[in-house]
Amino acid sequence: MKYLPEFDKQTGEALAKELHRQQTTLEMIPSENFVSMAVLEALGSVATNKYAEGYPGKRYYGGCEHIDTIEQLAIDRAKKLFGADHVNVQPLSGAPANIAVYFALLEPGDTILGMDLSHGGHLTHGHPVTHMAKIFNFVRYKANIETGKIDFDQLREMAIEHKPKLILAGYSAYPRDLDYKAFQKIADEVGAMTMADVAHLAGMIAAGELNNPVPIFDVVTTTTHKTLRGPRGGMIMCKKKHAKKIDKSIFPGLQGGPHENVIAAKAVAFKEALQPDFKEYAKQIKTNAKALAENLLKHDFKLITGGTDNHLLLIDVTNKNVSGHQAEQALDAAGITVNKNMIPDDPRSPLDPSGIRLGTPALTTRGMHESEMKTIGNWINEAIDNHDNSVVLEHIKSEIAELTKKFPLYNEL
Ligand code: DSN
Repeated sequence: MKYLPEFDKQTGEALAKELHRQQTTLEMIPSENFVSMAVLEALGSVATNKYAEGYPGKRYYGGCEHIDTIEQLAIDRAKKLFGADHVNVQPLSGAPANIAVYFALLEPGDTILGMDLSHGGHLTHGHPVTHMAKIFNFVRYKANIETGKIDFDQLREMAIEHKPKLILAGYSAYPRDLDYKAFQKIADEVGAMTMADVAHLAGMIAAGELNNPVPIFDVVTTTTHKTLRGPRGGMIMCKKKHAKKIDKSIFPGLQGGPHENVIAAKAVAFKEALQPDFKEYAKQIKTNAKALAENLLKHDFKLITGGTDNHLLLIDVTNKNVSGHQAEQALDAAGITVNKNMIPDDPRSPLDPSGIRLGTPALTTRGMHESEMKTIGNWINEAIDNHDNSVVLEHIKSEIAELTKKFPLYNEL
């Protein structure tokens, strides 16, 4: 940083500390990642100065010729990555992307069948605390409580009973791949449309490492900053027949001027995801998650669904005599960043649930492999066993700081 520390010492210092935190700890929140320097450059570019309401070739402002090029690049690359008929790269994030889809496809009062939050669903899939729950009628399916996996028999029964207009697949705490054809079959049976929210999985889908709903479903939403390793933002992909409605729902329906610096960064990230080494990256995320799961199972951790097919692990930590909150705090003190998380039908509260959720996308970006996962699994076990022993936690933190030196991050900054 050159200009910021001089002009604004406080913000500059906080940013420098955040950089140091990212460099010296283990980032294991499964929805986080580290973008490339090229993505950072695009994010901090002059595209932030430009208003460009509308879409490429059809704007409400002058001077949009270069912005059009940028946005079209992002659209074309996303189409290629996912095999999409139509793409809108303007959603500011995942929540507005989902809201725009509800308003594009449905009328107020219509029924949406989505997954319960404590079973791995997402707040924006109709949790009662959200505004959308006041407008649409959300009904919630659950995972099988024994296996933790989606119970398609129950889902079908609920679809027949509630006749939803939209069936929603896609989760933020579900460690398995999804059978999108099974969802579509049920939707066809009851005449519902289908929507997948692949925010967590997008990078792995783009790399061909997980099933792709885009050719099957009506609409697919995603964020671009998780496994896709782009800037913080959202995106909607859909069948051609929904294109106009989706675009109108984002603008002018929901949003104003698109954040074109973020769209430029999306274009860069999509180009990165089209390179052969991104496929290797996505494969390694999975290999690392499996290696970590294996190690934690050896330490008697209770993994929801017994393991993982993707980038994340959901762990019930109560057999270790800690709550999710206590585990998160102990791991934080040891230099391992995870988040507390509800487990299916959690008897505890969201602020102090029974579980933690962790994943491997960011560590894999740093270049870590299976052997590091084994060491990290041992540290997680040691930290949770010693959750009230600050000496042990500090010691793990110093060992982690040493390990992170072997996997440099943002040395250029
Ligand atoms: N907040 C994101 C996550 O951590 O999964 C989902 O929006």
